[in-house]
Amino acid sequence: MSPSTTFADRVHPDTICLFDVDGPLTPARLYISKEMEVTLAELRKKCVIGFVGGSDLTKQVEQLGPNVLKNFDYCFSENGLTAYKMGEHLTSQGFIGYLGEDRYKKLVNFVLRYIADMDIPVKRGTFVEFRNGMINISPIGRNCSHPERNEFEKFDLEHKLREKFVSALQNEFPDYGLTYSIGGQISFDVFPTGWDKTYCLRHIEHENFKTIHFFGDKTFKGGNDYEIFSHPLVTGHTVKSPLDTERILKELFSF
Ligand code: M1P
Repeated sequence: MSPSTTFADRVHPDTICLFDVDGPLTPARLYISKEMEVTLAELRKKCVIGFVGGSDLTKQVEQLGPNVLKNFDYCFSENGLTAYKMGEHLTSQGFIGYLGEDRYKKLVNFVLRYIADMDIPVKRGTFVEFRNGMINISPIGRNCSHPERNEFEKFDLEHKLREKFVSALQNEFPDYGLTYSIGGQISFDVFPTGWDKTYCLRHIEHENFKTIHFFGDKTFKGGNDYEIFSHPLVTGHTVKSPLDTERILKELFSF
């Protein structure tokens, strides 16, 4: 039986739990565990559930499984710029619509030149990934291997490559109204200011949820979960791992 769209079948139909993907639901860029799937299925009997991540839907499907649109009430990719409710697509805005082709071209040209001049141990491919509501920029390139991404993360921690890159972009394009967010291991996201994870709240506003829980790992100021975690309508939880998330859920909802 497919779950009700009014959520009246839940013990707490006026409560929603939203999860960041990397960290709270899966280890970084890896896959959801059987245990977490079982926990979420139990939780869904209690309240409404959704995820909100920076990645695009294709990657979230890889991480959360092929039935993701069925297993979550709300699926928010690219912070909610691509959104689904009960498997149905909801309309949202796009990055090019906001920026315009000319300004976008100047930005990408600058990025590619900057990466070409970077002296780093390994470069692979897909340095700019164009998504619906943002671009994702990676100095090593998105199609590096898993060991290569771990190495890059360590190298970046030491050399602050991404931080310097972001400063260069802020200096070059001060009037673009963009936010730069270092959320993962090898890249950073670029999106119009305000299109952070709080963007997804626009899609649930009319549901008038009394409680909105959010689980994130980068909830500190400057982290890509900070804005939604500290939003006045949201009860934020900082977690270190999927196990941490499961523990808090079981305490909160007594199962
Ligand atoms: O969810 C956090 C980030 O995950 C990926 O980052 P990286 O590949 O650098 O680990 C990206 O999908 C990024 O967009 C996202 O914010």
